[in-house]
Amino acid sequence: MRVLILGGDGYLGWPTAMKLTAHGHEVAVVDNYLRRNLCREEDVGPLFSVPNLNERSKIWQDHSGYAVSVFIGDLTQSDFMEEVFRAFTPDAVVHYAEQPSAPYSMLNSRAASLTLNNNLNTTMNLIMAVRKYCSECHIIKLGTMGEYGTPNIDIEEGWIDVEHKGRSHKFLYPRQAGSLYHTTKIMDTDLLWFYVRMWGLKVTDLMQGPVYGLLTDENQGQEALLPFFNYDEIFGTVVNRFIVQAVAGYPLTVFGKGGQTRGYLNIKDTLNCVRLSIETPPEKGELRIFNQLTETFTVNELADRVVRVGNQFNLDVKIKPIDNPRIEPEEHYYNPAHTGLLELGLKPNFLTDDAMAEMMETVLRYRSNIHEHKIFRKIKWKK
Ligand code: USQ
Repeated sequence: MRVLILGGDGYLGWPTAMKLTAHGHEVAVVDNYLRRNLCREEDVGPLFSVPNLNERSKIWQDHSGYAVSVFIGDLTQSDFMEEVFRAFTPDAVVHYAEQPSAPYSMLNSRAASLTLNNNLNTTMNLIMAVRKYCSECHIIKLGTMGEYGTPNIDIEEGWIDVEHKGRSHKFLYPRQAGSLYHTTKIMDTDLLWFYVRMWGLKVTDLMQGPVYGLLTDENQGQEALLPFFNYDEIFGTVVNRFIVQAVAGYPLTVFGKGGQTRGYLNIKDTLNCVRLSIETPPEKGELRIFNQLTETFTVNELADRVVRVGNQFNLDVKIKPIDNPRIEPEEHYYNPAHTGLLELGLKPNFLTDDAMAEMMETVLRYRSNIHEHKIFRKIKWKK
């Protein structure tokens, strides 16, 4: 299939491009380096620098023989989105092109407005371009488990049957996000669901939990092909952060009581979930929703595990709970359904001690690149 990846430079975008070409798909990536630029502005660069997209594409082609086409530009501009669609008419589009950080979206009014404008305008321009150039094209939107929040009932896979006064109807499962970033993802869902009903679009929404990891089948640890890996408070996700903290001798930053539970997955599984979704598309006029996670943990469970694995490397890992800078429940019920992707054929890579040790080993190679001042900046949700 011809697959267009919007946001091809990010933590997941580039690894997805390699995975799909390795599975025989023809791939083009688009990016305006928003994440790189925001990292520079906020002084929170990644653990190691990665080549730009044109360079990575060349390195991957030399290494594997597979080509990835590259478009550089801003997808919030509808004429650029259309230019890309005219040059590469896709069978499927993977939409990662969003400002992906909850803390960044809560930083200040400029960051809030950038998040809102970037995420919603890109989604809207995508919908319009699909309608104009390839109405049969399958949109795979990266949603987030954070759209559901942490309700005190089981989380279903996207939809819920509601019975009311003797009648029943199937609705989108209630959404109540915990950050502005997560709220923009809910708005994306609403836009897509609206146009599925209006114009019969074909959409898969992947409700993803926090992702961890560096190594994939395609990069095999080769530095130039590794993902853009953040460990800072803005763009780093919790498992990646804790592993870097353990290596740096920085006490693990458990926020509040540490009972916050989320559904996690290995970066290798993200790539396979996206691939499986592309290869088995939904019907036209369908919004198909999968909860993209393989197992759940509390923050405390993650921290304990990092301590245990750190001991194997003779690292003296300490845990230091700190006042939670976010506004979020710290002890709550959490039971999300997640069978859809398993039924499509996903074979999970669980967070075993060995998997964590493999990550730690890789991060140890970059120990001297870790800057402690990037780890915790106290970005507060409160006013
Ligand atoms: N946490 C800590 N200490 C830290 C960092 C995080 O205790 O140093 C806690 C947070 O308070 C939160 C949990 O760990 O309860 C997860 O935080 P995170 O930073 O790993 O994830 P989050 O901000 O929710 O966002 C990440 C991605 C986002 C994706 C989301 C999936 O950045 O793009 O949508 O994970 S989910 O969390 O399910 O909404």
